[in-house]
Amino acid sequence: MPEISTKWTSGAVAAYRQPDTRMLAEVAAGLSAPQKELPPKYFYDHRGSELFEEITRLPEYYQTRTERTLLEAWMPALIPQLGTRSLIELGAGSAEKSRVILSAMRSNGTTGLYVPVDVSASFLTLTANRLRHEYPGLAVEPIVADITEDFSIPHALPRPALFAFLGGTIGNFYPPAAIRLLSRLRAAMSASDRFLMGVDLRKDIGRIEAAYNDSQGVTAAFNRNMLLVLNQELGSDFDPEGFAHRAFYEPVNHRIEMHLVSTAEQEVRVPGIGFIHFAQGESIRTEISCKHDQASVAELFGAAGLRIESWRPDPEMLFALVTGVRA
Ligand code: SAH
Ligand code: AVI
Repeated sequence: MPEISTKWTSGAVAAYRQPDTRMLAEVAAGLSAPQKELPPKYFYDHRGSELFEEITRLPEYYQTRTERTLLEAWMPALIPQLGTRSLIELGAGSAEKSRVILSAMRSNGTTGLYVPVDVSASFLTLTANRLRHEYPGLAVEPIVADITEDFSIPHALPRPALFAFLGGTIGNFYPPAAIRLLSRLRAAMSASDRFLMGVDLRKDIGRIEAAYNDSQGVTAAFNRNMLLVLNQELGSDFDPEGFAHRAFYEPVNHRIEMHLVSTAEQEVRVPGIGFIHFAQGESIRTEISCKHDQASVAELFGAAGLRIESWRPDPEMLFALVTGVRA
């Protein structure tokens, strides 16, 4: 397997979230753009990961339970068919659904290796410890990393390996960044490996918008958490209450956009950057969540040197699991 770079840190020890020059540069660039924008990875400190877990249990958020049902229906057959011996998962989070894959590996007699990769360091440690307890004999090697950067994966990966990217998180990347990420994955895959991805599908706009505007306000809290992360890491003085949650479907690019809208004219101090001016109603775009169909996934895969092997939507066409191989 090609080693791509050693920027990733092995073991859940180092966090990207030191007040580092990269974060400062990203925030400075994002907040000086005509449409202010921040990368969605900054939602995910420990609290952000917990809020995401709450989102997955909301009645409006159909994605997680639909993907789980698809995994439960397919993994017990797919894993023995592939003979999967290691699972490398990007953006693993709590790995709740990953357990469906790990259990299928166990039933198939391959205790193997699990490499969860995530930027949310302390949450990842918690996930890894829980899995070691639940799956005795499974080697769990967490990697704290920003998957938008180059990365390397342990060399002694038992093959065949399954690379997984669940939850529809691919949708949180602009297409060029998604293609870069998939291309790096493809370079790490051998011919016998597979890529398993979850994608949220294009559908009735009302249904999608409801999933990002839940009645309990959890998504709003998740959105505002990004400002708390910035305050914590950079010492800025954002008042989260001075920003309203807004999420809407943008049909041209088939994506949800999440924004934080300044409720009044205000200035926010960000040490190392200066004062950022917000007009009343001006927003920061905090996330896109692109919705797909089979053709749009085939396009992303094709551009990354992958091809679709199987495409499995649920009967309501809400969400799909797709497997890919090297083209
Ligand atoms: N896979 C889980 C969690 C999805 S939430 C599920 O399907 O439920 C998205 C996850 O990706 C979070 O755990 C978040 O911390 C992680 N993440 C987001 N951006 C990331 C980045 N740039 N690098 C690494 N992990 C990232
Ligand atoms: C992680 N990701 C796939 C979620 C999504 O639906 O785009 C993040 C999220 N944002 C708001 N709610 C959930």
